[in-house]
Amino acid sequence: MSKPYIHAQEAYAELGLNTGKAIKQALALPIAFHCWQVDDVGGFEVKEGGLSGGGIMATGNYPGRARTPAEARQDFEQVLKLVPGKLRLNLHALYAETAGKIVDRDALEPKHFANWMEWGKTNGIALDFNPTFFAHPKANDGYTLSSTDKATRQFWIRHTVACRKIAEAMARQQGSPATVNHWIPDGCKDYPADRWTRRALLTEALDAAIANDKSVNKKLCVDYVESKLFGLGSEEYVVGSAEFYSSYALSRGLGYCLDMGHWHPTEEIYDKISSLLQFHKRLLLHVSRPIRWDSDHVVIFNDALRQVFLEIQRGNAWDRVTVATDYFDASINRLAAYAIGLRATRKAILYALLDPTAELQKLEAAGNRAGCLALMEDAKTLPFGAVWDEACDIAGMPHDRQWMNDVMQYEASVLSERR
Ligand code: RNT
Ligand code: ZN
Repeated sequence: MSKPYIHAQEAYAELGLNTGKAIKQALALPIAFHCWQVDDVGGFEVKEGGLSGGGIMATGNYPGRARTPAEARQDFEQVLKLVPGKLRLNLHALYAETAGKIVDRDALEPKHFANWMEWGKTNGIALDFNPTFFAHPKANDGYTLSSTDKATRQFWIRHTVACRKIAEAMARQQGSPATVNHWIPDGCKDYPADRWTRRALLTEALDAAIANDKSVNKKLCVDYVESKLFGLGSEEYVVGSAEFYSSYALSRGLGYCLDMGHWHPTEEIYDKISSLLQFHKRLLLHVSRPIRWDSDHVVIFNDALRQVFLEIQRGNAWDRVTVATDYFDASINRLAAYAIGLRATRKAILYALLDPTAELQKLEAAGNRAGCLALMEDAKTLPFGAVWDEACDIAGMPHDRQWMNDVMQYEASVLSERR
């Protein structure tokens, strides 16, 4: 234990907070890291890297993008050496490995993810999954499950079920449920004349693929649906809006996913959590960072992030949220992007667990608004850094200002060879 940590321990203890307990709890909360930062949402299915379509796009061409599943896994092993605490890996369907054969999305099977499952087992990392409703010829007109063409809808329903079966296989193998997040980019650029038909079709298709589907064990494959306000090329209308999916999830007993970037540009998600959790059982959080729009910048330790976890702490809702990262920046070293965003997320969790919640709520209950605001302010400059360093030590991970050396070494020895 370092001197600064001993000092910090005392400072927090004065507020009734146990730093050791907070560290333990923070390190135990799983963060599912997204596979798609490693190759700019390219996947290994049809084409390498580049444009991902479906209203999202990675910008930049920093060298070192993983070009193969093996390279991706090699990079993920580095991620595991940079981030303290429990991690899971969140895969997208377009990261299938089909041994050079063309396998369309509706024909994907668990065997196409066998290498990932093997990797997860070897590294002690549980897997989560996502169907991919973008970067595909049958998504080119902007509609998939809400397409007005029946055959197209049927195709995407088959894809959804196929993905849920893959998740079920992952869950069986890892001995614990896999989260499946359904993000459907469907929408259009300008005012549609009919906003109704697509929403009815999406409801019907989701019912067929998830709610009424009996072929997948829902204890093993835990489904969430992710809403969005707008995307590239779907600026005016997104079929799966917040109202749509919150209502859909509630009425069908599914989970609801909140992405930090899927709102009006100045809208944040922290105030939504206590409302949604009055009614929903659980929430999936897509930890991201929008700058002026849903830009998916690398997550940093900012107010938006801290507020999210403070809300969870203040409502003691830790066991009702699932945390997953979702961002992609192709303009900087991609491993650094992982380390920055994942360390920031873990930091924000620890920070929230060191919130003097009980004291704040006591002050508020006593009507002492000024005292409450004062303590909120003063808590910001408690010696948090020393506690974070201790958490890194306990987890056997590098401190801040050390990990970047590891990334630079890896860049020099591995990433720079990928030309
Ligand atoms: C897109 C959504 C979605 C994707 C991933 C790749 O706006 O946030 O979660 O980022 O599925
Ligand atoms: Zn998301």
